Amino acid sequence: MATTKTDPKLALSTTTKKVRVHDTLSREQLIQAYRLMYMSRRIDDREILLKRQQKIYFQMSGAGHEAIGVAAGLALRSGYDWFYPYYRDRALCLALGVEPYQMFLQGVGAADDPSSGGRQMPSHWSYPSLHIVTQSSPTGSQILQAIGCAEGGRYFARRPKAAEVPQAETTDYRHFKSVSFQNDEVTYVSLGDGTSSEGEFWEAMNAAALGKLPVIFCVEDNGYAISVPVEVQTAGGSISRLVSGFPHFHFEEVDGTDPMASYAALQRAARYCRQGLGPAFVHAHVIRPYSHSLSDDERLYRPESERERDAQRDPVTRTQMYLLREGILDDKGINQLEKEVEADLQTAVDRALEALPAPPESVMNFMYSPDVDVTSSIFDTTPATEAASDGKKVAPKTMADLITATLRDEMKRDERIVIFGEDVADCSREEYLRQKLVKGKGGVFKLTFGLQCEFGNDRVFNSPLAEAAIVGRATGMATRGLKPVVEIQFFDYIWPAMMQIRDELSTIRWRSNNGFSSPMVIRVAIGGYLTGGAIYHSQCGEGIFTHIPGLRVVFPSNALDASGLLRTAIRCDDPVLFLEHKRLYRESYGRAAYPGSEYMIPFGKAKIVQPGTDLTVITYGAVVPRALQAAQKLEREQGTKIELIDLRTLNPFDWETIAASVAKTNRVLVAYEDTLSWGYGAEIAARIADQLFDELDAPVRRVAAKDTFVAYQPILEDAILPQPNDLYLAMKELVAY
Ligand SMILES: Cc1ncc(C[n+]2csc(CCOP(=O)(O)OP(=O)(O)O)c2C)c(N)n1
Ligand SMILES: [Mg+2]
Repeated sequence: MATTKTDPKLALSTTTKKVRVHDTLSREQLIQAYRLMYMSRRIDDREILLKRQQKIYFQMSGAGHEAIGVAAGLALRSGYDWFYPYYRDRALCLALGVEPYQMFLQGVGAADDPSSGGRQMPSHWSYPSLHIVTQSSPTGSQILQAIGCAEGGRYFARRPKAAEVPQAETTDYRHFKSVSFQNDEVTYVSLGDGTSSEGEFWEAMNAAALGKLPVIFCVEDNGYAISVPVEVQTAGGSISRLVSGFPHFHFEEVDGTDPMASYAALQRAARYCRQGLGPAFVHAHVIRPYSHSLSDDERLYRPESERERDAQRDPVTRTQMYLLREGILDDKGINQLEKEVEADLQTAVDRALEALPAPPESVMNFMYSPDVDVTSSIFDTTPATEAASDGKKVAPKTMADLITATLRDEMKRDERIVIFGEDVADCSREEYLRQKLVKGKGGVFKLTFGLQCEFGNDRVFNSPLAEAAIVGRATGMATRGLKPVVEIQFFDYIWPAMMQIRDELSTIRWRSNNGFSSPMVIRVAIGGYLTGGAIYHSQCGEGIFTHIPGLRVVFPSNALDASGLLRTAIRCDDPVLFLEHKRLYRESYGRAAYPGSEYMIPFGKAKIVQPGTDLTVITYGAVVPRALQAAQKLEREQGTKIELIDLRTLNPFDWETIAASVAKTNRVLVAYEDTLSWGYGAEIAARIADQLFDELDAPVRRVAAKDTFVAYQPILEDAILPQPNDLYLAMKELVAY
């Protein structure tokens, strides 16, 4: 651990004389730094005016944070290193090459705004060519992605062949993802002092230290998170003190209103990271001279005296005074520079105010990949028949077996696939495997068994027990072009990752107007009927995820479908939630021979499990075999022919097959394992009622779990989850209606 400290209370000139960092920024760089800082402040001022004139709709200022931002922009390399900034980083973005005009385009929400085309608030930076990765509004969710970004860069540096695009193969996501990496690249991530209270910050610090990753964390500490002062936010009032125990870090604490001290600190941090020694933590003390945002009035919680104290440390005026005092610029020079900036900004504002918004018809663009259509025939292939060496038919395999086999074949085919999650590795202490002391675990359900041994521990590895980190890191990796296939051990524990799934992963392509994307697969063990699973190992809840635009949701009911759909999920260009029913993993229902390494099923194509004329039953997952049992009983008893539809994928879903079937049978039952109310089946039922009303001879019925949690005692579990008899009774009633 290395630590450098400059007392933030020292005056600018004293600080620079003491550590002689003046030498590190040339005269030209100092003038450039001042120009950018002044420009940043004046853009804020112009935006505030435009907001008051109702010409823009939101304003977030970077005032007080200019020096550390410019210093980072000068110390790091635009389009070479990677940046996960936050909303106060206007000066950083200017230093990296974002033009003021582009910033004003954000404000007016113009179609030509390169960061989001009018979809995101201003100060939500996204500039692919500069490696400024799309930013969201939740505080701190960018940090884990920065970790994944650094991991992605390191992976490609160690396995450069993985970055190549395959020539003569079937089209997959790799054809649309340009990969660039540098051996000594650094990932920069910034955050506020308040944000350091988020759990994801600590997960990211842990992951960075564990991996000795080249990530610079920059905490821009302005002493407040809206109205909450730092001593109420951070135990002891100093984030530097709290993080000082993390191993492998280089630490800096610096006056972030001093561009020279900040530059020197960031140079040291960057050098440490580039040398591969580990991550760096830069704690920059800054000020917030304007209120939190235009919706906040800081006079309600900060007295004048405190605000005046801050004003004396204003980075823009202090740097100007420094330039004058050191004779780097005289009054005339300063005036000239400021006049040039003002003129440039006037032109930029005038141009931006004429810019047009995107047409309303474009709102659905880039929800999903415009390049790879998951519903298309390229994903429609026939299964190969597997024969044993003696020519006999091989015994059918379980869903668990085929998922493992599919993962193995895809990993062979695509070196960009990495698998991680809790317990997914065979054995983290590899020497035990080498010495053949242990066999290896490979997941609590053993679906990844053998993959670490076969592909190496840089491709299959255990993660800390931190679900947000699993999804957040994977999202960062996928942004760089890797294909993470991560595992969430139980659906019941997916919730810590919800922010990453709902506010990050699913939104990245849309919010960046296709500037960035993060196609990856999250495999999740889901569902009940376990006799003893209880509330925290048996829940469903897929409807919560199908409610999220931008996320594909898959829920296979048998081994063959699981193999074909998983392969499509891996090769496609969208994020996929792949739900694997635990009860089906080793069920005798739906076993199959391995369909070969090219077998795929397009998304949005249901399977008609059995055709019928009297009633349509729409279902998926573990309810499929139960519905089949009920339908067969009814047929035996009264000759009723039930058409049973297995949706297989829930987003997209196969409306055509549903509509054709209802037109034929005129009666529908929607059945699902999740709780009845507000669930996935409610949407299907509502659509049928709305769009197929004229076809119906009976009400649209639903059979689902009771609106409670799954209980432990099997008698209670049976009463809660939909059983074959519940399905049978509902079918019988509807047919007779
Ligand atoms: C997860 C989340 N919670 C709450 C908010 C609302 N919010 C926006 S900024 C902010 C304060 C952030 O303070 P800090 O991290 O110190 O950054 P600063 O604005 O002071 O630079 C809050 C609470 C949010 N955007 N995201
Ligand atoms: Mg703050």
